[in-house]
Amino acid sequence: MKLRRIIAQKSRFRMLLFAGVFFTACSNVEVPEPVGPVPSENQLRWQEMEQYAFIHFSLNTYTDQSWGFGDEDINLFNPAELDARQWARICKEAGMKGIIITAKHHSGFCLWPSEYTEYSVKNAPWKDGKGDVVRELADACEEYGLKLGIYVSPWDRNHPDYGKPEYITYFRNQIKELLTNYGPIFEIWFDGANGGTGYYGGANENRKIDRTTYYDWQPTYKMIRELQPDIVIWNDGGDRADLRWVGTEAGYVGETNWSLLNATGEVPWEMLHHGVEDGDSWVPAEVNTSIRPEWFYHPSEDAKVKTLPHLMDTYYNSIGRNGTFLLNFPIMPNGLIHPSDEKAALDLAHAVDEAFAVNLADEGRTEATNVRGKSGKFNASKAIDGDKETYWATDDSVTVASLTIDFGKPTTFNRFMAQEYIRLGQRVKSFTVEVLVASEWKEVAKATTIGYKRILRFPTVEATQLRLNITGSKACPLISNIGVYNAPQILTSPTVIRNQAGDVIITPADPESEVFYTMDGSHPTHDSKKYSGPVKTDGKLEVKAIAYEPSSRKSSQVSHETFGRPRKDWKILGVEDKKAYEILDGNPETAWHQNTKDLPVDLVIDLGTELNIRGFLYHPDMGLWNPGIISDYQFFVSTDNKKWKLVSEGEFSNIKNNPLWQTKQFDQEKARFIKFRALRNTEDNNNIKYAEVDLITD
Ligand code: FUL
Repeated sequence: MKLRRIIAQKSRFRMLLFAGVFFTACSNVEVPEPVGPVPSENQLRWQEMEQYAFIHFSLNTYTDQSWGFGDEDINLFNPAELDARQWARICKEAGMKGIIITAKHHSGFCLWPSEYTEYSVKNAPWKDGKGDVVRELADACEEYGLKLGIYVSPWDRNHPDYGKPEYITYFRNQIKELLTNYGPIFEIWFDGANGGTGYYGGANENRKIDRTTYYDWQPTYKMIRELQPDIVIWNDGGDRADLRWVGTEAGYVGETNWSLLNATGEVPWEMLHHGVEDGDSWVPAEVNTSIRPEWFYHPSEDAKVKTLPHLMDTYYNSIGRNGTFLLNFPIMPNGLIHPSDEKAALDLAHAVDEAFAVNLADEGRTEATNVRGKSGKFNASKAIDGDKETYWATDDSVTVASLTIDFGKPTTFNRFMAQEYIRLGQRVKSFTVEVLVASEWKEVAKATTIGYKRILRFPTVEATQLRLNITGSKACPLISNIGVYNAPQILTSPTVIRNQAGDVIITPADPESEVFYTMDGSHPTHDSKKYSGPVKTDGKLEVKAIAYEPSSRKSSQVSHETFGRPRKDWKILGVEDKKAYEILDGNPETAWHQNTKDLPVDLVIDLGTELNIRGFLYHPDMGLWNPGIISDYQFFVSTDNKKWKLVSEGEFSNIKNNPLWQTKQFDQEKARFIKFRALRNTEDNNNIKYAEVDLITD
């Protein structure tokens, strides 16, 4: 008994000794040295927020403008139902971590009662001048556990001193108010649009400033950091700050995205979009975009809220490319976010949650071609332990290495996510992802930088193993986190079009979805005809289609389209431009701009054969800029292209606000030629565009 206890004690001692030696060996392996610039604590905290909201709200909300001139009437500001809690609730439910509000946009109108100007809510009818939108949002953010950010425009088209040194004092005083009275501010945003025409206290003139010197940013930055030590500063127009613009407001950063820039010098588009591989400062990318085409609310955009596939792309092209995602909500004149915008944001959050619900890497066994000092502290399992402070690292001399995850069984997936341990700098320059299918390695993705987070999409595969190959790195790679996911397809109803030749083309939102359709009016199911490419058709037609995902057996809602006769034999007369035929291609997203100096202008079409016509259809361009929408028209028919008969004239009511198909019917006429005459457009200029033109025939 005694002897056994002694032996047991001895072996326990030996184990402790072994563990001690092992532990010392591990802890002796040195932590890698940082490479290049590294993020500050504030930048790290900001990057981990990943997604947050912009709120655009000002006097221009009431004037349908993008930029206020600075003389807009304060009395317009009277939002009847303003509710910052609604904004905060939506942002919270949409998985966002903060809200940045346009406290002052270029018009100079202040959403808080600034003591330095009369051009603020304090002189507006809203709440009898006692209101403070920034205060209400600060309170709502606190209630919903969101952080608050401030957009305050350097350019001020209202202030009489803009352009003079006195304005800088005014601007700093305003920043001070905003950073003193509203609790912690996570980000301050200094828009790059600077100088130009404006009201300027009644001067109504053009004022130019030198954006490299006028704002004298350094003392302002110093004051900001003293007032808000945890803040990050966004500035695309002046001295380098903490965060950078990505060179576009369309919602994507470069596939190669370094979180570095140089501290001085100009920053051309290339640098904004991709960062600078050997830059000397950590200046990560923020992708800002609006949930609609424009930043402020315009009723004409109620039908232009971005679709789920579009927003999902933005997610992958921002957060999935080492950036953050700043998504804008334009506030309506009543003071609320539009229900369609709310739905779009919540649908996005739901789709993101679904896509990344289960990390299949968690169940896997990991192995790496090299582990730093062969130490357990840096082995491959550290990339899947869910701890952002641990990471897989190689020896200093090793910059090409692979990490394999063995799932132990055939596993289905289509997304790969990797994160670098950026506290020690951004390192990876290139990598590939391979999967093991039937004992063979097959490359499914190839990319460049990783940074804080990189997500790659590829067609769904079933494989037993996955291998991350780092093919280039500035120094030993440090991978803190890997994710492998099987994102469900996005099952929105497919688009159905018929081109000029009569081919029906059905496109699902997710290229991997199967599509089933009918052409006999019946309801499509996954037992209907499977779509495998354009379908030749003739005559009038009704098409119904669904997108379908076999693994979940889920179907989208039904798309239902009806078509008149195909426009096969149509010829656009008197026009050389081949692009003109885009008005007959069935796709309302492509449009043709008709070259004309003056209005009216005619579109004349030879139908190739005589038809009985009972009406016509016009689809305006849905594009963002200069859509050239016809508002007043005349429509003529002819059998010989000489004698014309006017069969319809008038206006397309509400076409600006709702730029969709317009239908005009008339008594049946025989015609071989049609003439669609544009008399006026919605902008009152001579810009004329058509997305589609079609006829109602018997
Ligand atoms: C731009 C501004 O001019 C827009 O109005 C908007 O505020 C956007 C976020 O930044 O540069």
